[in-house]
Amino acid sequence: MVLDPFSSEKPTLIVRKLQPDNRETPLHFIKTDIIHHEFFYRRNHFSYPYLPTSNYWLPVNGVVVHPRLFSLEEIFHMPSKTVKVLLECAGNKRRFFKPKVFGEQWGKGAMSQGYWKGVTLRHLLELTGLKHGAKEVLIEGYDFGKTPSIEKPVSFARSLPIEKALHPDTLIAYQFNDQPISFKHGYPLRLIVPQWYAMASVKWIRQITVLDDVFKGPFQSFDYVYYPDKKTDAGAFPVTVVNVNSSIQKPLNREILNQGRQLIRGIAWTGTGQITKVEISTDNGSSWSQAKLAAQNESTSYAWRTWSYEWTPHEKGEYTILVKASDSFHRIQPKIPFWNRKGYGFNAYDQVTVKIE
Ligand SMILES: Nc1nc2c(c(=O)[nH]1)N[C@H]1C(S)=C(S)[C@@H](COP(=O)(O)O)O[C@H]1N2
Ligand SMILES: [Mo]
Repeated sequence: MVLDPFSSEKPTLIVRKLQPDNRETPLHFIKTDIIHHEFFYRRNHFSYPYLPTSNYWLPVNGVVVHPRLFSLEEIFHMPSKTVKVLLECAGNKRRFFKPKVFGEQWGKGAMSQGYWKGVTLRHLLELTGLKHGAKEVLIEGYDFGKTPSIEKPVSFARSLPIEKALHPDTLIAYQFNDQPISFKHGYPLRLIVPQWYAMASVKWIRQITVLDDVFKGPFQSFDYVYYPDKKTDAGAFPVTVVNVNSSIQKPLNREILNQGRQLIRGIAWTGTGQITKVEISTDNGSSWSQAKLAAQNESTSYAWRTWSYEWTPHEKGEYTILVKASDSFHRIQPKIPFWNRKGYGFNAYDQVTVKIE
């Protein structure tokens, strides 16, 4: 079920910035695991672009055998694939870093998911053919503007290593939840890169270029890099795969509850592999119990897993509830997050504090 945007109990996006438009999903009020586009978080580096929507062509060029211009019509008639994919901003939960870091102070809602339908990037590259030495695939968006690191305006553009570009689920998507992708989320064509943080999923694709070199644009050599050191670039490495993570949706932080049975529920997700375990502590980490994971319906899914846990507090007072997830690669959420200067990839235990009266 998709949450009805016209119901009277309509939540709204949480505004972080008006220009450019940056808003988060009210994740704590989301009860479904498919997000309607109206409640899909928005992360923009620049103003929304102007697009030649009535005369749109997708150029695929560079180190290819046959450079091509694809029409939308042509793309719609190619073999398609529909995949449930979660997009999480690398800055999701940034506000929980201590010491605090600069940048959009995202809470837990810089993430959303649904069904993306499109043609695989692999299919387009098979049609153009790759020349010897093809190393990366650059995807450019129509939006552009100034960034602190470069003087001239630049487009939002990022490259993928060739293996990731050829991954069978890396899509040039044209539908979201059975509708054309909404303008704010990348109409008419958007790249969808499962498993990676969402900066890789370029919206409003203007051009695809196969490169025989390493692309060094600002959105991968300046931003979206982990800088573990406060002052220098020592030990820097790129932001790619999503970390194992989880969030509590209910109860709310600082909620006042009555005594009696309580349902704690939320979501857990990871970049590669599957969520295997979600553990809850209601005594601030002294003891842990396993939450119940919801069944998984799809065979290929890059989406979150919902979980729940029944809790019956026996005494009044304040409780801190913690959650940590583990995945099939034996990655476990850490107690202390990996601090980095730009505040990416926060995945320490999630927590809420409640009072039982
Ligand atoms: N063209 C373009 N693509 C983009 C961005 C952008 O600013 N411009 N932002 C990226 C980032 S950082 C994120 S988190 C996601 C956000 O997608 P959404 O706005 O559909 O939620 O898009 C990615 N793709
Ligand atoms: Mo992002």
